[in-house]
Amino acid sequence: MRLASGDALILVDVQNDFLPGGALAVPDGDQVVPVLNDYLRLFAREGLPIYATRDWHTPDHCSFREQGGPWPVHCVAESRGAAFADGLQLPANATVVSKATAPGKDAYSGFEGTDLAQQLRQRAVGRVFIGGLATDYCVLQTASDACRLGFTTHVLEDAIRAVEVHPGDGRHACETMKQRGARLLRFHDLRGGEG
Ligand code: VGL
Ligand code: ZN
Repeated sequence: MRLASGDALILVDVQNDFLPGGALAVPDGDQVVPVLNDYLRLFAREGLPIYATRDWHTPDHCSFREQGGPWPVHCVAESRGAAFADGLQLPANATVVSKATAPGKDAYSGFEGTDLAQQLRQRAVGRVFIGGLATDYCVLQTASDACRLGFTTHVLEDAIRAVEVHPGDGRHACETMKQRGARLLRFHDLRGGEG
């Protein structure tokens, strides 16, 4: 497949707390970083827009166990755990989208409670390419919303990893995304506009 104007890359929650050693570590979550760097280089070379969502919680967020939620404390805004992974080569002109910022409401999708859809439409984006963490939560919901909102949606299957609270959740999430209209794609399936 050849990239063209109207395409955009969306990285989902590639943050320290979701990498090994982090507060909500995704198994092998660090392995998405070098692959995403390949995608970042390709999209940057083609002059295509790049977005990076981040989970950006208050210290008393409702998704934390202390508040009755399912998760350990993670991605508290401005903390080291909420920072993008050290090795991630995010270009300076990438657009950062913070989500799940309100204490009383969780948001797995990068579209939920943000202006991501408006920003994409403003830049005439019709196709989105989505990778990051975690397959079975924020990637699943971001890709599902992208389909629902009318974007042609590709999920970067070599640049996602699952939490797998239940074994098989990652595979199941991929099936669900396909059912909802997303296509799965790998780096070697992509070409720049010239090559
Ligand atoms: C996520 C669980 C809690 C994710 C965020 O980014 O997939 N998962 N918060
Ligand atoms: Zn979260």
